[in-house]
Amino acid sequence: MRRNTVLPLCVAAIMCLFAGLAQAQDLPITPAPEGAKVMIVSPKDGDTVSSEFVVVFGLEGMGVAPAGIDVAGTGHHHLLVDQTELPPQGKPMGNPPLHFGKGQTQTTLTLEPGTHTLQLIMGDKLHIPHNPPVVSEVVTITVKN
Ligand SMILES: [Cu+2]
Repeated sequence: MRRNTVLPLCVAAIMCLFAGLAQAQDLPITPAPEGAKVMIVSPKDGDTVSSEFVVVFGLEGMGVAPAGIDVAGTGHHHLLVDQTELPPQGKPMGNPPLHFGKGQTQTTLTLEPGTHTLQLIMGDKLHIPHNPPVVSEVVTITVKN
């Protein structure tokens, strides 16, 4: 092999090695099922609620499975309360959001009087958002005195 072909091959081999290492450290990203949709069934956007109220989760086009359970096309709900940013992609979600890792489809919240926002995001068995993330519309509510 001529010298001028050996160097590019070495460079290519080293680049592949680094790409492989980077890949190994990345957590697996679960693809979102086609057409998957998550929504807050209740309360509705603009509703006024008591300080203790129930939030009902909805899901279309995918299934609910507890955290840790590896079934294709599933995930569990996560609720963002008064958050302006979505959790970062590609890594397990922390807290916030609230995790519903047993596969719960509703929860009871107690919030201070005033305006609050609610938003759901699905996470996979490792609490990592799907790709693309399955996220609900933001619901803005008023908690009465
Ligand atoms: Cu979770």
